[in-house]
Amino acid sequence: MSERVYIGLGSNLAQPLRQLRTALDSLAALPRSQLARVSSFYASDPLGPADQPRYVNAVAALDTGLSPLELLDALQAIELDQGRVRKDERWGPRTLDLDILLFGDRQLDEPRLVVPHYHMHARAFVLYPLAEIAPDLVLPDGRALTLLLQACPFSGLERLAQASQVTP
Ligand code: ROI
Repeated sequence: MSERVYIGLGSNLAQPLRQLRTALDSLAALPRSQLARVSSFYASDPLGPADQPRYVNAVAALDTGLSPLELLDALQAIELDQGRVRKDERWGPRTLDLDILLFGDRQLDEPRLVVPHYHMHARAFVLYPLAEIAPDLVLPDGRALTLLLQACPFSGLERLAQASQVTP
């Protein structure tokens, strides 16, 4: 069985656009998975500590037969592969962040994985890219994405012209 998963991508170090493109290639190569859609890239000021570079974010839709923890392991391996160093500093800069935002209609609360992602409901850099690839989405708790968007201004987000996918 395959489930539709939404993954948030973010980077603010070591050429963020390149980091995101490389990560998308790795997502497309995951076993038992198909990369279904990718949003545009969006730039924004850092949420949290301001003394770090601007972020580039995107959201991808993946259809996968992997379990949530199998996918989490795979995403963390991609993060490490791309030079992610986990520091003690909370909300510090990073080469690559891959977050499972939604996993089908599941609601998971496990030590390693909480789905829907804790902070997705109020972050413009998650909600707007998500809406681009899934405008009619309804969250597992019944809330429509359009409702969340109404409470989350686009301000500060900059949609980049760079193509997020290389078309053959
Ligand atoms: N800020 C922005 N704009 N984008 C992110 O992806 C992002 N990720 C984070 C913190 C440090 C909270 N701030 C961010 O983890």
